[in-house]
Formats: sequence, structure tokens, C-alpha cells
Amino acid sequence: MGVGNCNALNPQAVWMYNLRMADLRFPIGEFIMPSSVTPQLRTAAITAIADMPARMREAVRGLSDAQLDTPYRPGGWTVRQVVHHVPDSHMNAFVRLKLALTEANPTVKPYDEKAFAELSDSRLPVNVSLGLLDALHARWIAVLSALTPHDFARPLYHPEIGAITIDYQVQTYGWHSRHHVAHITRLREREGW
Ligand code: NI
Repeated sequence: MGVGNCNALNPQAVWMYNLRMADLRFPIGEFIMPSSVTPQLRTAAITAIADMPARMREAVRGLSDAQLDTPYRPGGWTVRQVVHHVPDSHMNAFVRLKLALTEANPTVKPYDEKAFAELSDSRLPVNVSLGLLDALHARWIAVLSALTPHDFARPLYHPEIGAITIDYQVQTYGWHSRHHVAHITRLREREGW
């Protein structure tokens, strides 16, 4: 059933369809910035980022090429594109973190994640990005683990989000690390893979 057909359906069916699509797209819910960030929330987010490469490796373990080329939801990225998207995103996050730590309120560069995911490197074997995540997260965690409470308040400016802090960034990528692994683990649960 395509979204374009929804006008012909009763409102209840459209509502149920939209709810199901939102659930598939946001398996752990959408990102919500906590109103105040405690040391415990910082630790939890950094732990989620640290654990992510191993969790992603486990999430795709044993999948065939045909399974890797299956969309995780109707109209969504394939499992392979999801795996390659994460280092696209996290390389940007790592650079933004280092800019925020070394410059005064830097403006960071947004990128078109959908267009990135259509470039030919998104068709590489997933092992390439799993190795990249191992190395990148080792570097990222080395920086995150050394942050002081003062550092977490350092500002950066994102043209699409507005004024944010390192705290906001860390919470975002703690969520993001769990979000994309869940796309794959939920697909495997639904498909019985
Ligand atoms: Ni993402």
C-alpha cells in the first residue's frame, strides 16, 4: 500500500498506516533532547556511542547480500545503506566535535544524507564500514572520555538546527547509535532472519 493511495481509504486505516510507518522509521522513538543533562545521561550516551560498532557488527552478522540489499522499511534505505550511512554521519559528528573544542562557536556544515547514501561507496561490502566505525569510534571515544563538565557546554552553530552545545551533540549521537542498529535488528525480527 502506497501513501498515494491513502485518500481512498478511511481515516482510521490511514492513521494506522502512518503509525506503523513511524514505528518502523523510529524504532526507539524520535530524538528528544533532555531538558537538563545529568552526568549519568552523558555517561549513558557515550557508552551507547562506544558500544555501537560491536552492536552494528552483531546486527548484520550472517546476512546474505540479498538480505543486506533489503530495505529496512517500505521506501527506506537498504540494510547496506544504513550501515554505510552511520560512518557518513559519525565522521561529520567527530569533525564537528573537534571544531567545537578548538574554535569559538564554529558554524558546522550540514550535508545531504540521502544524496550521500546514493553514492557508489554505499554499495561496498558492509565490512568496509564496520572497520571504519571501529577506528572512528576509538578516536571519538578518546575525545569524548576526556571532556570536562565545562567542555559539554561549548557551543556550536548548526544552520538547520540552530545554536547547540556539545551536550546536545553527545545526546543526539547516543540516540543515533541505537536508532540505526534497531532498524536492522527489528527487520531481522520481523523477517525471522
Ligand atoms: Ni541517521
